Amino acid sequence: MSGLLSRRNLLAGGGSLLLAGCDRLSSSPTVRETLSLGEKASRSAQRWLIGDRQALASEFTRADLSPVFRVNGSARVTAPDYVRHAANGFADWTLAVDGLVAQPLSLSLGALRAAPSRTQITRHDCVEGWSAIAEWTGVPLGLLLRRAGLSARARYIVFHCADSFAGKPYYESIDLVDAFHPQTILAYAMNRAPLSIGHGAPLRLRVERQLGYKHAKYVMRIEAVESLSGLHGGKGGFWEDSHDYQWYAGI
Ligand SMILES: Nc1nc2c(c(=O)[nH]1)N[C@H]1C(S)=C(S)[C@@H](COP(=O)(O)O)O[C@H]1N2
Ligand SMILES: [Mo]
Repeated sequence: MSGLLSRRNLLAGGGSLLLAGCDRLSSSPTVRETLSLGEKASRSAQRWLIGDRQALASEFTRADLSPVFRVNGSARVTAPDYVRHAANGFADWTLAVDGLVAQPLSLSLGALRAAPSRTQITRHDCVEGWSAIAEWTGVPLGLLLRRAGLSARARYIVFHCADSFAGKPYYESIDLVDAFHPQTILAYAMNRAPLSIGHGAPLRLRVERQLGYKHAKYVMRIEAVESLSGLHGGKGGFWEDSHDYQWYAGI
């Protein structure tokens, strides 16, 4: 997990930077005490930054499934390429995985379905104030990123979608902690049926520790980048750019 490792290194690196050149001072007992307090504080900062972000979102049972799970945002896509793929059941559609990777991938729906999968029953929370529980099946994003050989320079994963609002393409992005989180999957099935167009066919992101708008539907391309500033409005997502929504929408 290069994301976690680099975050850990960052914390450790920060600590040693602060302590650099303090060798003489650390022989005094008060300073030694302060330093060890500092180490404790840094350990709890690590627990907060890493431990909390790695925790699992609650999972539910089939008895909890919502009878109605509304379609929100785009309910259909008019881009000609997408319309053509939808018309033949996404049979020759492929997902692109590129950017800062050693081996760019182009994966058919068949290849995605044949990959190791994860199924989870989770609650989707929309910022507009509604929630719904569904069962999602898909490929762990971390697995695809490992397969593509994610570069050590990569810091964010960007999801390029097929739909747009007022000419602005929908896109989203997450950091590597969420990208490698075990519940972060690219779902091709909802409640054990192929994903419907309304819910994001053929593939949508589930990033269970964050709010609904981060769960990109109609994902066509996944790009690993070092910075978000060169993309669209520069804030890492459609709603972030257009309505100042938080980029990190943790729940
Ligand atoms: N491509 C794309 N992804 C999207 C949206 C969208 O309009 N387009 N809407 C977002 C919002 S605000 C929510 S709440 C969920 C809705 O997912 P659902 O339609 O499956 O309920 O998708 C998110 N992902
Ligand atoms: Mo939402």
